[in-house]
Amino acid sequence: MNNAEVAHVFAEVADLLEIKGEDSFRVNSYRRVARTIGDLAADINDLAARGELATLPGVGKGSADKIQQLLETGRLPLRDELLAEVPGSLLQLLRIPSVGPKKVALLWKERGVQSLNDLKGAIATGTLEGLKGFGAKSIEQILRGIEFVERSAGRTRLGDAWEVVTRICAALAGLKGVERAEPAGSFRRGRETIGDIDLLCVAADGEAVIQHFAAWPGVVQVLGAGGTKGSVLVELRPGRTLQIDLRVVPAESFGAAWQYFTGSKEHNIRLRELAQKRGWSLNEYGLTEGDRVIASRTEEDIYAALGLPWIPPELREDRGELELRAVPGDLLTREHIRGDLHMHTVASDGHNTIEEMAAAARKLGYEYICITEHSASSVIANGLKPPQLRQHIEDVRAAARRIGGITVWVGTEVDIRTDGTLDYPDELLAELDFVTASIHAGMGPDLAANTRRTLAAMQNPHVHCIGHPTGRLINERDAMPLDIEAVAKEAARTGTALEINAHPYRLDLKDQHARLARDLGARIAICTDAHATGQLELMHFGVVTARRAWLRRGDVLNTQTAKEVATFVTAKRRDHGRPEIRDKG
Ligand code: DGT
Ligand code: CA
Ligand code: CA
Ligand code: ZN
Repeated sequence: MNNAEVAHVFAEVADLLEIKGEDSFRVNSYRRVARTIGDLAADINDLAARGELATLPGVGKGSADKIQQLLETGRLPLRDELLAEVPGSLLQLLRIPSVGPKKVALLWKERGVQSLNDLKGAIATGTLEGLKGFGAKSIEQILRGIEFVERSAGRTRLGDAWEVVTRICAALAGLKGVERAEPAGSFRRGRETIGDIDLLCVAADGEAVIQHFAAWPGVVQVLGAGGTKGSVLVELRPGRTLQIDLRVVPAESFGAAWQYFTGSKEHNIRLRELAQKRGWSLNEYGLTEGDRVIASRTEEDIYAALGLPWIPPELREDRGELELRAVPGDLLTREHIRGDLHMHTVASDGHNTIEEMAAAARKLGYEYICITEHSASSVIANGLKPPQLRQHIEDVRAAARRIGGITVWVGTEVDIRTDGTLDYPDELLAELDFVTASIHAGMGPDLAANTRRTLAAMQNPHVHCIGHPTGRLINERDAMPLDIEAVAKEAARTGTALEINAHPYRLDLKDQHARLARDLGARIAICTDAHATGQLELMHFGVVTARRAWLRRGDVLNTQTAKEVATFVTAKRRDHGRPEIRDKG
C-alpha cells in the first residue's frame, strides 16, 4: 500500500468512529495519523521497514502497530469491526460538502438513512422534517451538494491519476520490444479531472504487451485484452477505480494516433474540418488524400501539413489555439519558475522545518522561497497569534542567515475575516517580506459578499497575493461564488497577484479563470501551499494549469528574480495604500 492508501484507511476509520459516536479525542487521533501519512514525503513502507513509524508526529505505539499491520496484511481489523456496526454506504454521504459525520449519524440513527439514495428519498418524502439541523435552508444546501457529488462522480483528479500513469508508462516502456509508451487523452492535456486514461505504445509484439498490461499488479479487473487494445480497471484507493485503455499502434502512424487520442474531441473536430477543406481526411491512422499518406509519423508532421505550429496538448481545447500562427515561445514551463511563495512548516500545520523546506527548494533549483504560516483564526491549522508570528519572524530570519544558496523570506498566509479585515494588524504585516491573504472559513453562497471580502483584502497595501481565490476543493467542494472579473481588475489596479494554487486538489484559480484574470491585467503567482518537502514538486500541476490558461513567462510573478519580486512588494506598499488614504494624498 502507498502513503495515500494508508492515509485513506485511517481517515475512513476516523469517519466511521465519529458516525458511531465515539469521543472526539479518539476520532481526531486517527484523523491526525491520516493527515501525517498523507503529507509524508518519504515512503511509509520505508519508514515501517526501518522501525521509525512511531517517530512521526501524532503516531504513537498503538497507531504504529496498526500501520504496520495494514502494510503487512492490507487490512485493519478495527475498520472491519466498524463496518460490521456502521453501514459502509454511509461514507458516500460524507462526500456532500455540507454533511459531516455528525449529520450522517443523525440521519442514520434518527431516520434510518443508509445511503445517498436513501437520503434523496427521505428529502423527497419529507421524512427529515423535525430533525435537528435539517431545516429548509440546510436541505436546500444538501440538495445542491448531492447534485455536485453526482456531477463529479466517476472523474478522477489529475494528481490522483498521476502516480499510477507515470508508473504504468515506465513499466510498459521497460518491456522488451516496446519502443515507446505515452499517455494521451485528457491526462496529457492536463485537465483537472480525468474520465479515463488513454495510453498508446509502439511495440514489436502487441499481444504480449497487452497481456503484461492486463497482469499489472494494480489491476483489479480486465475489461478486455486483445492484440492491439487492452482495457483495465486499476484501484486508486479502496473503492475507487480508474479505467485505463492501452492501444498498440504502428510506429509509422504513431503521431496520428497520438494526436487523435489526445483530443480534445472539440479540437479534433476543428482540425478535421481544416483537413477536409483541402480535400484531405484525418483520423487515427493519418492525414491522407485518397490512398496517399500526407503525414502520420509525428504530430509535428500533421500540424505542419495543415499549416499549423505544433500545438502543446494543454492548449488543445478549441479555445482559439487553431488560429495561432505560432505558439508563444515563452509559454510558461516549469523551468521558468524561480521560487515558491506559499508554504507551511512545523510552526503551523506543516511537517518539515524551515531548513528542510529550504534545502528541498534549493534542490529544485529555486532562487527563493517564502514561508507563509497560517494566522490566528485558523485554529485547526495551528495558526500563529501575533506574538508567535513576531517570534517566528526572528526564527525564519535566523534560519535564512544559516542557509546558503537560496533566499528565504518570511511571510504569512493571513486569514481574510468575514468583514474583509485581516487577522493581523498592518504594523505586523509591514514587517513581512510577502503576504498572501486567503479565505478559509465562512465561504457563503453570496457572490457580492464574497467579492467584497476579497476586494477589501486586496486594498490593504501589505497584501501581495490572494491565495486559492475561490476556495474550491476539486470533487469535494464547489468554488464559492466570486466575481472573478471584478477581483482580477482590482488585482491589476492594486498590484496584487492572484494565486494559482498548484495543489492538485485545488488548482485555484482554475485554467479559464486564470486566463481571464491575466487578460484583465492581473499578475499570477503559482504556488504549491506545500505542507511537506515532497509537496514542493506539486508545482508541476500549477504550471500545467497555467499553460491551459495560455500564461506566458511574464504573466507569472514567481518567474521573476528575487530582486524583481521584492520590487513588486515595495511598489504595492508605495503606490497602493488604502484608497481613502491615497485619495487624500
Ligand atoms: P475524459 O476521458 O472524459 O477525461 O476525456 P478525454 O478527452 O480523454 O476523452 P476520451 O477518453 O473519451 O477520448 C480520448 C480522445 O479520443 C479524445 O480526447 C479525442 C478522441 N476521441 C474520442 N472520441 C472521438 C470522436 O468521436 N471524435 C473525435 N474526433 N475524437 C474522438
Ligand atoms: Ca480519457
Ligand atoms: Ca478513453
Ligand atoms: Zn496555505
